[in-house]
Amino acid sequence: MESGWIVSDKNDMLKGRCVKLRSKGLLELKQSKFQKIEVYDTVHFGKVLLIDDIIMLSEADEFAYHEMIVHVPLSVHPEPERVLIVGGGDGGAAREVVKHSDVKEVHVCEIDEEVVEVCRRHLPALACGFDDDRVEVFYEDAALFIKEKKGLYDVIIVDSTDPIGPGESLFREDFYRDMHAALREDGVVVTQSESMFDYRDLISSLFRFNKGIYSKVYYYLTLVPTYPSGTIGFSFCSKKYDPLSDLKDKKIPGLMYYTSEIHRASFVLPGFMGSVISGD
Ligand code: SPD
Repeated sequence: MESGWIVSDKNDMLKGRCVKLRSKGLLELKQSKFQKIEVYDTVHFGKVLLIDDIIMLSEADEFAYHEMIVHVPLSVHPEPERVLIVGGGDGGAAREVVKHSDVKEVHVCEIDEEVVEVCRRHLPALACGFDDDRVEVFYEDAALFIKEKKGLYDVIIVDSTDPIGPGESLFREDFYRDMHAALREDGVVVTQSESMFDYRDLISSLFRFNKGIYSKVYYYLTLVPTYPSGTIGFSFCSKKYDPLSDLKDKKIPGLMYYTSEIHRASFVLPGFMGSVISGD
């Protein structure tokens, strides 16, 4: 870290760009069995979590990510009783899932127990997601965990790190096939699918194989100012439901970003994405 600044520039995909935030100090630095975990306090963005030098979230804008990774699929599935969150060790996705009264059971499969422990201490406004009685956390490798589950989940949400390090296996075709098998017959999967500006080859490859696995495959966007390029996208893969024509007007309390208008708008992509997601 430069004195007084957090500099996130270790990701090769950024091609010399970086995100630089004015820091008030380091609160935690830990090397777990899997990855480097850091928490800083910042002048303008609240506390910030980095994993392997890449910004995972800031308190100031995490709502735009977590609301969109969760409320899009849960507003499309008519009765999402059983939900699996892959990754999600900060608790932000779980916090949003438990806002849905039709959800009865939430499994969180996080490989790194130390991420949860650090977030419980430093990011209680996210980690409170783990306190709901419907939530159970499994500290396992999701690529193995998912193989044991057949026809179990209504919705799977993959809130992963980047496709380097422990998160790499979550971007592979066999993982998407295993998730398909772990879903009920009308299940929906949403996965963190990176920035359309930085990861076009990755998104293309996800679409190429997912069109052979799921009957509906879409990419949608949210805005996160502290991520490089300021935007990040998600893959929406479904066995049955369409993200637009099957959208329900569920009343979800206490949201700051998600609305049904944002839901619809988030599937409208810039022209260059046509060839990226065409699957050709
Ligand atoms: N390139 C940054 C991707 C970060 C995605 N995961 C964020 C974790 C928030 N729960």
